[in-house]
Amino acid sequence: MFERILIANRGEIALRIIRAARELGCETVCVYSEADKDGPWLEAADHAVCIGPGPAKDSYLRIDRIIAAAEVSKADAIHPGYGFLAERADFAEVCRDCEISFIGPSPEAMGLLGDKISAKKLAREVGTPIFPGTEDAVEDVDEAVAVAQEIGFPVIVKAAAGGGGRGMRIVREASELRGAIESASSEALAAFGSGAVYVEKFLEKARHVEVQCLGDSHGNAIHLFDRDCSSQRRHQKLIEEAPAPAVDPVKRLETAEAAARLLREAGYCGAATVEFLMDANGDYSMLEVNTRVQVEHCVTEMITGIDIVQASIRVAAGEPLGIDQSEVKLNGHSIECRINAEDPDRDFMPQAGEVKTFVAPGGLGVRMDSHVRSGYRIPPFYDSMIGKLIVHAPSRDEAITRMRGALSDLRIGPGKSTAPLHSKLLDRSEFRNVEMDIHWVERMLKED
Ligand code: MV4
Repeated sequence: MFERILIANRGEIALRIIRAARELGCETVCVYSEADKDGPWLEAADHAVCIGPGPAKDSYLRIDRIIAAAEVSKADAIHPGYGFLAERADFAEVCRDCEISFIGPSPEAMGLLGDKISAKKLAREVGTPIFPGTEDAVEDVDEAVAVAQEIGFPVIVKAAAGGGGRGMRIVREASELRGAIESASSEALAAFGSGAVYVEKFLEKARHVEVQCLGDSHGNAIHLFDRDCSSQRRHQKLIEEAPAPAVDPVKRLETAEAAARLLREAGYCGAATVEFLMDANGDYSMLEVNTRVQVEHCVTEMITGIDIVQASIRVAAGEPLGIDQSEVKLNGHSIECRINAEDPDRDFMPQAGEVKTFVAPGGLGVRMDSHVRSGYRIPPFYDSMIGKLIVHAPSRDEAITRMRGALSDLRIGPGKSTAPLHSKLLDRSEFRNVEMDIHWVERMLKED
């Protein structure tokens, strides 16, 4: 096992990693920016090293400074968390060159699965369901038009290196395809340094269902079943739940096994998520692979009892997973609300500044993963998530009831939070009756 893990992140996920490391007997080092010098998570770490000013590009994104901090603090491993450098294959490679273990996949596996064209190619080979479309990056626009004619419009043009909805164009008729490919490609080149784009069938109404997986360095890969993350706004998830509700049990198992197979074939070590869209018939098509621990990993932990962050550390240290697929059992239902310091009544304006009052809910089946306490000042530089409220109950209905109670026990002020919006969403018939799709929250917000 590692002796000392450096955490190249901040906030709730830094705290989450500290807790997992502590249980494994590992010391922790947190790097922090000047804006985070009073971050409550730093108190939980064994050591803390300042790496620069508030803006992430001068601190949490500075590979050189993070490596220097790992070297002076004699850390033998780095956990990247999510966001920042978590999906940068060049960072994983620098770690390897410096003989520091990167807690995550090899740069090769990250590159293979992080590129959506090569990930889709591998998926096609191993039988993971995908949308029909171009098999390679578009080089000849006439060829792409022919493929689009064959699969039928609407189609979507996507950047191989894109993510979070950037570099995408929906195309509804053949005459628009050429222009869409050109603009998506030049946008992708400017944003990601690669202009590679592909074309696939566009699905209008869908649910976002993703499969949590774990792999080790001994050729094992398992899945921990699925989550539904359809309740989102502008690609920011608001509510996630596990298992994905109202899913055909046979298709669930087939899809989850296909996701695990994909990672096994990629030689993947660590935690990963394979994202799918599910259509009205309950059929799945893969979107992309996230090569990191995700924000919403907790709902899967609640229903499987498996500590995903701890597992990610153990496999990075070379241990075998030690969990057989047949040992992964679903227990009950879990829901997570991402609580953001944003005002839903003012176009989700970020609420930086002091949190004077913070009271976390508690009770049976209630978990609050947050780095915030009364008196904490939210810096203006980073995302506005101040915590994740997670509940676990025997059934989905009971989990909804438990979450409603927990949300009403939560106190945050004087700044606004998204908690009242979460209560509203949980009360809607679309959510109660599992009639959500990836656009339902935005439709609802437009209504009132
Ligand atoms: C799609 C799609 C419909 N059809 N691909 C958005 C971000 C990126 N992860 C992929 N995205 C989508 N890809 C096909 N073939 C619709 C979306 C999409 C979406 C997906 C998941 C969650 C929210 C979304 C919101 C808008 C569009």
